[in-house]
Amino acid sequence: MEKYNHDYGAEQIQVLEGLEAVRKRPGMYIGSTSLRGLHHMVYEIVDNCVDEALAGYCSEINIEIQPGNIISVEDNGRGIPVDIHPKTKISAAETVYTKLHAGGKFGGDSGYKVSGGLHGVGASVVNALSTWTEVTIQRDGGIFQMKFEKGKTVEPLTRIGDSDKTGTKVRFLADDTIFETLDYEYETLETRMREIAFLTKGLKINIKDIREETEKKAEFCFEGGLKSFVEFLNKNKEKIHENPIYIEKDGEVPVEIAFQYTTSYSENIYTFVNNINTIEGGTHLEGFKRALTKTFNDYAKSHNLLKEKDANLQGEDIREGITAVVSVKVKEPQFEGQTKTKLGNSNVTGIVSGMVNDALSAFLEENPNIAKTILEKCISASRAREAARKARELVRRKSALETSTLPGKLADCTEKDASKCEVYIVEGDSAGGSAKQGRDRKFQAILPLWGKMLNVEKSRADKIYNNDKLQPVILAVGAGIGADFDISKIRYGKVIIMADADVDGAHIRTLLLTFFFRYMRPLIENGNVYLAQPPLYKLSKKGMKDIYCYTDEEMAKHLNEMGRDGVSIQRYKGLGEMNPEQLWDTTMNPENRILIKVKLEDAIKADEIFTILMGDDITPRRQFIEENAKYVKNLDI
Ligand code: 28F
Repeated sequence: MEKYNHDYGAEQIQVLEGLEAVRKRPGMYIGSTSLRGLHHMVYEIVDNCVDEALAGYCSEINIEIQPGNIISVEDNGRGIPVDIHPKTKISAAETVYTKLHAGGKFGGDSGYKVSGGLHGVGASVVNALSTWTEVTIQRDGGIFQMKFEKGKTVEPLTRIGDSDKTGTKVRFLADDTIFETLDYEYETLETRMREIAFLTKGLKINIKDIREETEKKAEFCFEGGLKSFVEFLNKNKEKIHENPIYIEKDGEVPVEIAFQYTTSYSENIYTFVNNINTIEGGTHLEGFKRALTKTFNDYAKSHNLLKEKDANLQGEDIREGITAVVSVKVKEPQFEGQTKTKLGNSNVTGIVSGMVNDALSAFLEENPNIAKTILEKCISASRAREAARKARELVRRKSALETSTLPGKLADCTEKDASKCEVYIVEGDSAGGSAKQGRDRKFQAILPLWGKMLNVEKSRADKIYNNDKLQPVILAVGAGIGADFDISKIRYGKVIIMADADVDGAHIRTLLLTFFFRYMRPLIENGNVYLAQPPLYKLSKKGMKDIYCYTDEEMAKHLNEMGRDGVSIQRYKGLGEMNPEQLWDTTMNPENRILIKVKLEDAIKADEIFTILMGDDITPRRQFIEENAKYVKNLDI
């Protein structure tokens, strides 16, 4: 029995067709139906609140993950208009929530449609992909409510009370027949809310997870905007000047930039367009880089800081040790690149470089001692690069002279097609030995490593080339490092890190990941880096095949099934305790091994982890490793 008779006008037909399309191919609209797509459901709704904040009407957003994985998002903006549209006979609010891309409330020239990573598919997609959605609007002295099920209106907009407040509140239950899981990850949502708060100066964002007894919550509000963001990113790094340099300019393309130099040797520049994390960079990043290089070189020359013998400072010298966040708002952004996270608008390059040139040269003139400190670092970086180039030439000449440029310790495989080959980087000679015996030498190479490797966070390229622990890795991968790295030259389709599940293993794993992150980043971005997952336990019972368990939960489950009596449990401390065939069976045989692909999902998180682990400050490192030795199960950086 229909709840109410609904004469299907042209509009409604179009709405139904739109929702049908969304539910048929959800991945096209929300990116994926995995946990990532589920989180995007929240980001789409929150982005509408952020738009309202950017328009100047919303100062606070409250997000709650409620029992049953119901999401509630509320803002204190103007409230979506509730007047009935003369033509469509339905309210603006219902239009926003039922028509695809109807959310373009700021299209054109009146403001900016901020949008999540999926470029603002709008609230109607969230509605279509939710079992139910409830929208409550306060404005014009009243409280109005409407309800939907899988995008279809089941209760049209109705006035349900009075109110002297304004704002919009949306509650929804994502559709578990569409999403693989409804189990939101609080930390992921919290991280994104923190990022949005940094990007939207002064906006208060509260997030709460009240699904369990002990609730989790956080409140973010940063009057300092990107300045606070850089301070957050640098919190475990040693700064070389007190405050981040801050540049902000409104106009055709509003730009907000903050950056601060540290004693680290790596470059960390994060860029955003309309709050979208443009991981692949683009014209805003090019403009920033160009202005940095020009302004610092001009200043160095005009203040005789550069000797004649010093060639021009290269961009990479000037960016060594920089932590920067560049955020631009573009009305009609053109996104390019593999994951549509590269800004293509060519006018942005000039806009950003022009305003950075002006603001930065003024800043350096007014702060000569800061200018001097930064330039001293750039000049020494330039000299170290020169030394690295010479060292590289030496290595190349040396390796050109030597017949085998491959490291002695490498037990290579016979297959020549790199895409079919894999190399296990194994910690310790004993595990290396079992791996060599247990492997399939057709497609599996073994590179045993020993002891703690160089801490790459604190070493410049010249030391990397000459380091006797990293050089074998560089030569085995065969694609160079840093600016020279050429992904097409890799000798293996999979580079698998196999280390123990203990604290030392976590440390060596992280050192290797730091090395790949800093000097072979495309290897991670291209999905070539994996972590081997050795078993934690072996359960044996007379008359039964040994059972290997990879998690505590798995072990408990098997124990229940087998019954506890007569079962002996072996806890694997290290790879060395397994003989070659066990190592093959449990960790190397492609048929049943578990490999974790390392994804560069969130460079910010990765950088923070590496900085804690590699930075000068020992305490957070020791605490992090102890806390996270088990975290390798879901290493998804
Ligand atoms: C929890 C989710 O969706 N907040 C929103 C507004 C405010 C306006 C608006 C939204 C105009 C006609 C398209 C109000 N008054 N939170 C939200 N707050 N949409 S969504 O307008 C929608 C457009 O239809 C709004 C004046 N102008 C705009």
